[in-house]
Amino acid sequence: MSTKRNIFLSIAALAFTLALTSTSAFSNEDLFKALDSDADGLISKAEAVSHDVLNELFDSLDINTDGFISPDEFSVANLDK
Ligand SMILES: [Ca+2]
Ligand SMILES: [Ca+2]
Repeated sequence: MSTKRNIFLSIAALAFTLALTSTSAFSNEDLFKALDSDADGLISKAEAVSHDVLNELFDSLDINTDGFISPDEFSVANLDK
């Protein structure tokens, strides 16, 4: 885990938080469920396509690079630090 990656992740988290704020009809958890259309508990790249910001940030949020966003990885995106 490089410092450069951490900085990038912070910027990504900030952008994502702003995006969530602008679509505040969803809580973080509701948004995750809404995006997880096959309800397997993970957001795949195909599922992320429906959300512009998530789609953009997918690779930076997929910390373990398994090709899916887990709830933990998703929640990191909403931390404002
Ligand atoms: Ca899914
Ligand atoms: Ca992952």
